[in-house]
Formats: sequence, C-alpha cells, structure tokens
Amino acid sequence: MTVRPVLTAPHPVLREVSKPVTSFDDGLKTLIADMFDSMYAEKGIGLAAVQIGEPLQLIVMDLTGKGEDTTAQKIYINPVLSDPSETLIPYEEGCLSVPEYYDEVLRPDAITVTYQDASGTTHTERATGLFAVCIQHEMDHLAGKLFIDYLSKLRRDRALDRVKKVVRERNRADD
Ligand code: K1U
Ligand code: ZN
Repeated sequence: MTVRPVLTAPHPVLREVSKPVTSFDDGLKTLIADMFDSMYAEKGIGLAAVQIGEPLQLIVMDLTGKGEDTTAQKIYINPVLSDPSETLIPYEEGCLSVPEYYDEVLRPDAITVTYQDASGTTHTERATGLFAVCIQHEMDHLAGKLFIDYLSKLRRDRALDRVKKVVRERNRADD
C-alpha cells in the first residue's frame, strides 16, 4: 500500500495539461493502485493522476464514499466527454486539492464518457447524477483546471486562504 501526498492549490503541477497514457504495463497498474490508496486515505470519491504529481490522462473513482470497496472501483484512462445534457444542475463540490472548502458549481446533469480500461479496451458509458458531476470535475483536472476557477474572485480567494490555513495546520500536526 502506497499513499502518495495529494498536491494542494496553488501547486503549479495542478495547472499542467495531462498527457495520454500510452503504456498499459505494470507501471500503470502500480500507479492506479497508488491512486486508490491515496484517494481512500483522503476520504475522496475520485482522484486524477495529476493530483499526485503524475500529469497523465488517468482518473480513479469509488462513488460509494464508504472506504475501500474493490467492487465499486472505476478506472478511466484517456477519457473523452461528449453529448452533455442541456439541463445544468448545481452541486456542492469538494476537491482533495482544495481541502475543506465546498462550493456550488453548475454542470450538465448527464454526459457520455468514452475511455480505456487498464487493459487498453475502449468503453462508453452515460454518466448521470454524482457520476456526471465527478467525471466532469476530474476531467477538469486533466485540463489543468480546478472547480474554484468557476467561482467569483472573492470566493476563489476565500478558498485559497482556507487551503493555506489547512496546510499550515496539517504541517504543524506533523511536527
Ligand atoms: O478530485 C477530487 O479532488 C476528489 C473529489 C471529487 C468530487 C467530489 C464531489 C464533487 C465533485 C468531485 C472528492 O472526492 S472531494 C470529497 C467529497 O466531496 C466526498 C467524499 C466522500 C463522500 C462524498 C463526497
Ligand atoms: Zn478535485
């Protein structure tokens, strides 16, 4: 089990555009396992590889939010979104890279995702509800974007101040 630190805003790597995965090898399987370990350690329901410092088009998810459940684990490699619904829904989003800050973002309530699995096989799924919110949030990470970019400057600054405070507290607790 390897828990890797999740980068927090404003780390510059979070602004990088992730590159396609081209090798479906043991290194990829290790990275996926590390991502699940790191996501569960932070009690998240999703994680993009760039959040642990690997700017690759790779996302993991477990939408149950109940801790490790291998049957609920989902892996999206080189994902592409299409056919967003016209209906937008507000959702109070969180982000492991913006710890302890939640705010409302409007996104299409349904969207199609085409992706490869860990063996390189291509699949297509229609995402709705929390799955649709989470896959769009994670796809933004692959483009170097954070959910706070959708907020007003005032709210974004408040979020970044919160991150600074949380990181300071975490560092103090580690001493
Ligand atoms: O990408 C990330 O930083 C993970 C993020 C995913 C996400 C959550 C909610 C809306 C959009 C995207 C999180 O997992 S934050 C943690 C969280 O919100 C949560 C954790 C456990 C259960 C339910 C929600
Ligand atoms: Zn996030």
